[in-house]
Amino acid sequence: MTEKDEAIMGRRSFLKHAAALAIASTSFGQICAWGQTNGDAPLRERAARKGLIYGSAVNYGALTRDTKLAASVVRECGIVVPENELKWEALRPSLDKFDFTQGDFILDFAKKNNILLRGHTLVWHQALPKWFETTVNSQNAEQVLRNHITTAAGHYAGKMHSWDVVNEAIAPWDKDKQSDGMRNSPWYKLLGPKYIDIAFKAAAAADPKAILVLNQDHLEHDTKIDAQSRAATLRLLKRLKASATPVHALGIESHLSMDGEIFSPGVFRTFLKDVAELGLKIMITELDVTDIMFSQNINKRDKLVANKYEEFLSTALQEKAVIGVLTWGLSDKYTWLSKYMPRDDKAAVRPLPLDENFNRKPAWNAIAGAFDKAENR
Ligand code: 9MR
Repeated sequence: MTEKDEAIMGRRSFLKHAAALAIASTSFGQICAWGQTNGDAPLRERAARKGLIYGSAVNYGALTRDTKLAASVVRECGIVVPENELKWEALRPSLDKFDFTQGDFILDFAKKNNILLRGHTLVWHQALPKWFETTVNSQNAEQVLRNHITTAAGHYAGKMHSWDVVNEAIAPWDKDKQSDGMRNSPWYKLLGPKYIDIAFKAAAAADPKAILVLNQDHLEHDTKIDAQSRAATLRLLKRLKASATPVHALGIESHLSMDGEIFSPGVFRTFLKDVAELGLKIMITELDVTDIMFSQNINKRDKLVANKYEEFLSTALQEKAVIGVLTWGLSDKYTWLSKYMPRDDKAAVRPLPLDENFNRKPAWNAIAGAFDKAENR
């Protein structure tokens, strides 16, 4: 990152947090002056107090029909990200059309409630529309990609806190993986590794204010796969920085599991330091903890899930380059895991901070505690 980049990032982040911090520091200043604890202050306030942002993924369907969910999001979240609404599949009914209806609804909801918005995602190998395969070829791919990013990022220019520009580009576990652990995604097949540079440059031109993020999974655990993924991600980030590609932050998805996937604080801490030393910010973008491997007892499950949140976040937040944490959903009532990773015993999964009735769970306490203990940014 150049000095200019740093100055821009610093000022941008200051302006974005200033209002929230002003509100938070007034109320918390009073509470602390009276020698009381943070009590039941929502996560967004606890995070803002430390110069951090907390929020969650939201989805249009749930947000529009469930007023309790909407109220919980307003209470707890300082930032939201549309779970699916800005993916190609949702945004692109055809090659020549864009449909921003659902994304705009979420933007409007966020604006009305003083919540920041992040975008997910401009380039991904999944959630491509049906017409993609038959319409996009090596002749038109670059133009189609540029047009998508220019139009989508341009539509939300100045309104996005950050954009996941490229999602899950690294896949060293894939049997089809390319050199340097790159995923052989449709974009890679069509354009080679330069699709990543094209995407970041187009995003920077379309929305010079958004923090541009490379979002990646399998970076958290102390496993062989995650170690390869961390190494490949660092190599890619170094390459992008060396060619002055405008990447500002790494998004670490953080879908956590305890199914033989060991978390070693030291290993993860070193990785965060390596990323920070490249002059990049870090966001925890899709945090949740699957409980499929635990017995049905809800109290025990909730405690183990909370322990994982605590262990992970207390490590992550030691790194000052970490500027925000988003969970992939807020309430267990709406989580991708109930469909994608259900329990064998058919009991409902409980991976998020609020239960299915929007009550705070031990996981909520763990996140709150991690923010309370974090140092100021
Ligand atoms: O939670 C999302 C689920 O509803 C979608 O069906 C799926 C495919 O679009 O994507 C899920 O979200 C993924 C995110 O976009 C990228 N990282 C992994 C997330 C969980 O699969």
